[in-house]
Formats: sequence, C-alpha cells, structure tokens
Amino acid sequence: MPVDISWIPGDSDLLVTIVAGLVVIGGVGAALIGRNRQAPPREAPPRRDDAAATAAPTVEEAEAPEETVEAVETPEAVDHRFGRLRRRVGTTFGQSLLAIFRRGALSQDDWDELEETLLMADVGAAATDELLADLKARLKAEPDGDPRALLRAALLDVVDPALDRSLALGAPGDGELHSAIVVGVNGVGKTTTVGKLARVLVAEDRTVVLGAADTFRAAAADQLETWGARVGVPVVRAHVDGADPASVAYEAADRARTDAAEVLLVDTAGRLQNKQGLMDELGKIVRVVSKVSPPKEVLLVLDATTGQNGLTQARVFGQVAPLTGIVLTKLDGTAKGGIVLAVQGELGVPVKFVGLGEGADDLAPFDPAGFVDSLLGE
Ligand SMILES: Nc1nc2c(ncn2[C@@H]2O[C@H](COP(=O)(O)OP(=O)(O)OP(=O)(O)O)[C@@H](O)[C@H]2O)c(=O)[nH]1
Ligand SMILES: [Mg+2]
Repeated sequence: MPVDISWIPGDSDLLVTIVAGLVVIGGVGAALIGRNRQAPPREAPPRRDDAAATAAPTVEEAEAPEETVEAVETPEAVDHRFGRLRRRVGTTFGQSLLAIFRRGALSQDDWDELEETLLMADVGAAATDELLADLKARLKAEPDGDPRALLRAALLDVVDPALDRSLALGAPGDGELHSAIVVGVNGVGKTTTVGKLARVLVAEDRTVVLGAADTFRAAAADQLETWGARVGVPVVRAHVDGADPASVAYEAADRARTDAAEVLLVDTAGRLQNKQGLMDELGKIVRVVSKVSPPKEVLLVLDATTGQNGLTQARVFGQVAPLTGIVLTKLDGTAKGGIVLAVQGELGVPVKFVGLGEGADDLAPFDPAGFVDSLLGE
C-alpha cells in the first residue's frame, strides 16, 4: 500500500514549531494569564493485575520521559487566545463585502458581486443564499441603516452565536472520565489539534491521557508523544507500525480510568486504502472506547485551506459516530475564511475551535462575534 509521508513535519519544521511555541508561552503566556501554574510532574502509574486483558501486546504506556518533566510548559489561558490570534486570520472577504455594501442603493450588479465575493471566499452556495436573503430582509426593514451594522448582524446570524460551542467534557473535579475522539482526513491537523487541546485542558487544571490510535507509523505516535511530554500528559501508544488502533484506544481508555484521569483524547489515522476500511476502523475505536467511557465529543478536524473539497470529504465521518463539533485548522493560511460560514450549515455541527497557526497555543475556542468583527476589520 503506498503511504504518503509528506505530511510529517521535517526536523526543521518541528524545531521552528517548538521554538515558536516557547516564544509565545515565555513572552506572552505568563504575562497574559496572570497565573504561573506549573503542571505537576506525574507519578508512575500503578501496575494493574489484570494487565489489560484486551490490549495488544505491542501497546505500551509511555510516560513523559523523566528529564522532560522539569521542562513541562505552562499553556496560555484560553480566554485570551481568540482576541490575540484573530489578527492572524488572513480573511479579507468581509472587507470586500463591506466595500460593496457601502455603495448604498444596491443594483442587481452589486448583489451579483456580493454573491460572487461570497462564493469565491468558500462560503458555499447554501450559506451564501442565506446571507444574501438575510441582508435583503434587513435592508428592507432598515433602508437607512448603517451598512456595517447590517452586514455584521447578517454575518452573525449565519455564524449563529446561539450554538453551544463548549466542549462537552464535564467540569474540573466532577470525578468522571470524559472521552473525545478526534477524526478527519489525512494532514488536516488532527494530531496537532489533540496536542493543542491537551494544553487547553491542562491550562484548565484537567488531568488528561492521550491515546495514539494512528498506528500506521511510529512517527505518528512520536509526534503525539512530543506534545504529551511538553505539558506533562501521558500518551498511550503502540511501538510497532500497524498495531491494532482499537487496542491502543482501549488501552488508553483503560489507562485513563486506572489513573482516574478526567479527560481522554484519542488521535486517529486519516488515511486507509479505502473509505470503508477507515470507517470500520473508526467505528471499532468508538466502540471500544465506549466500553470504558462513551465519547462525549467526536471532533471533526477540517483544514480551512481545502475549502469545499474538505467539506465533501468530511461528510463521511458523520456516518461513523455523530459528530459533536468541528475544529477548523489553518485558518491563518487562507484568505477564504468563508468556510467558517459554510461548514456548520453543511455538516450540522458547530465550529468549536479554530487553529490559527502551528504554535502550541494557536488553538482558540471559536468566538462568533470576534470572528465577524475580524472579518469586517475591527
Ligand atoms: N498554519 C497552520 N498549520 C497547522 C495548523 N494545524 C496543524 N497545522 C500543521 O499541519 C500539518 C499537519 O498536521 P498534523 O497534526 O500532523 O495532521 P494530521 O491530521 O494528524 O495528519 P495525519 O496524521 O497524516 O492524518 C503540520 O505541519 C501542522 O503543524 C494550523 O492551525 N495552522
Ligand atoms: Mg496525525
């Protein structure tokens, strides 16, 4: 089976990522968060007598290496991220819309131009129709209204601030294990998102276990382990290529239960030789994790730069388990932020997080008003 490894970051990419993360955390994080909590070093896990009856023998529980525990990083508090990071979002279509809208008394040509601008920005046909209808209705009700205010309100309507975008992973100290599975096609940023999410959770004082259920190559688990070590979170992984991903997922869930951890995050593979194989594998992962802790979140990771194509590919994931949220990555790498407007309507689930860079703290809870304001140049 041909395996494309082009997504693996080279050493220099990895180094840049790590250095960038350290700069962000050292320079901005401590100053902004107003607290400087160090994640406590974790003790070695108690050995279990039943020795993971269902686990594959190749699965190991990897602790953060002893020498890296001292260097565990303190992630930036979550509240500040969107405001700081939205400046990086390279979206310009909101400003183009505003420029057209400010012409006043819009002709059919102006409306056509608005439509074209929206479609070019990946807003998609359905969300474009919705937005234009909303704008027309608002303009009719308020012919002399401030164009900016009208446009802002219509964009917000489509983004829908009323949707619940919180992670359904319980509350700190509620004594339960909450699990989340992260899915998506290859290269969209699943592993990076699991790492960043672990940091978000650690910043909220949650105890976390990561499961590396992408077992195609050891490099995939290595990548996750690096993220885990940075915030002092244990990673359960296999050490041979091609181990059974569901066994790793089960072992991770079992480890999380044994450790009385609060959150289990499972990273999955995005590639198999055929769609059915991938869906079967993900279905099995969901089933075995459910035996320990039914997933409260099945997060679909989507790469914003792939636009409508990514959406088409993403639809199949909902067939494995009901998706609960979208993480839209690489929003920093596109001027077509319109995908944010398209994606919820198309997939029927809210965007919960956005990835705004490769840095460790470049994951922010999605803020509808903040997003619309950044589109309109606030
Ligand atoms: N600019 C930018 N890059 C990102 C973002 N999220 C992830 N990346 C980069 O995208 C590349 C792929 O990320 P991975 O996390 O390895 O993607 P994956 O979905 O796990 O890939 P597979 O395991 O091959 O399916 C890496 O170089 C990441 O640093 C983001 O929000 N912005
Ligand atoms: Mg991956």
